[in-house]
Amino acid sequence: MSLQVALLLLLRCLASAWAQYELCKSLVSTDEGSVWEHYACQPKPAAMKDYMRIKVDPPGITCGNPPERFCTLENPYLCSDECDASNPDLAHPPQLMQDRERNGLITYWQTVTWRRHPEPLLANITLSWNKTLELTDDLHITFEYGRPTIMVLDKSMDHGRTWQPYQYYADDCLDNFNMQPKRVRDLSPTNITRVICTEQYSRWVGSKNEKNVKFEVRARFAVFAGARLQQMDNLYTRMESMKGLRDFFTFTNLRLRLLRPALGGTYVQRDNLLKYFYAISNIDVPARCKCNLHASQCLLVDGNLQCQCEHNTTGQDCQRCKKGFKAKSWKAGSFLPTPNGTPNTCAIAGSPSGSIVEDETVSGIRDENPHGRLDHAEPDTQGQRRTPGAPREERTLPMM
Ligand SMILES: [Ca+2]
Repeated sequence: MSLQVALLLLLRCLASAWAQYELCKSLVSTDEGSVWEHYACQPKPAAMKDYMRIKVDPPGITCGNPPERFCTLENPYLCSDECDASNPDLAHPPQLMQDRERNGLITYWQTVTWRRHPEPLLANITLSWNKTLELTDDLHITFEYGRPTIMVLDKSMDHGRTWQPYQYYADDCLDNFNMQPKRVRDLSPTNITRVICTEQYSRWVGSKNEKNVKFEVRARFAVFAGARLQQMDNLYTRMESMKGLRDFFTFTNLRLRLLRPALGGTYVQRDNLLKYFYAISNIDVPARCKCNLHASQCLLVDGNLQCQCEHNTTGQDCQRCKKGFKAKSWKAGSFLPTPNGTPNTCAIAGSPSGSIVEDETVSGIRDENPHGRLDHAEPDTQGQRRTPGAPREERTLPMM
């Protein structure tokens, strides 16, 4: 095999590992003419920080009203910095956690200092999308001036009505949460969805050395898909068979509960409380819209993310059949069989078999009636049932 061919094969392998389930349908030529084949599909991952709404609690937690001075842990006696909400150059409002920083200028949200010590300095950051999403890579939170020594990441799957802990972070897990410290790499395929407490991101290493706190998604995927995520088929197969695996990565809201700021040492210096506070410059949420494998696009419609549903489904998450297509009860698409999955298309009312095209095309078994797939070729609203000679569906750019 020539090097060129080997390289091409490698590229194709990589491309197929990453570009799976991107297409909801394509026009294929068969003996009976051109027909649409439908597949399980999902939108591409996107930078969801661009779409999140941020709310910080309690009221008055953001610094600068009234203006106040603060010090730093590295140099606690140089307290020349000031936070002033009324001066744009000195203000640190919440939106600076999601802005696009330019020219290397770091912008950040900052809280009041711990001047009320020993009362705990508590701050909640609630991130909402008004849309069900699925994490596709690590969540990153960047702290300026040191990472919290105690923090909890919560998630909600029902738009903030109920919450559950997602991960605990502490410099001492046993002491603060009565949990044994763990790392994601300590987890096995059977307990990968366990909620852990980690000390990895809370210990003092200098505020400039390590600013990131992560919620690891990639390492969890890697347990099934291999270190370089090359066997994504294995992950998708597990998503179908392992109870709770998909839900583990699913959320509508996230919440950071900051419970104790960086101390820069082992104890709190009561004579200089102006050096204790939280400051976050960025929150990265790489995720995709959850569309139940019925859409390859997710767009902002009237300010909300909305799946562009295929397979005769509708709803924000394509969670029900379209009117007139309820002959078969709604079902999410399936990743199986790989590589194209099963679309579980909603069937048109009055369809004799209650099933159409997709079931046969995906499994590779032809309909016994050669015209069967066209018998129910009632055009749906997008006329996507049969368009002989039409070009292969063009994919538009994902939202990014
Ligand atoms: Ca920023």
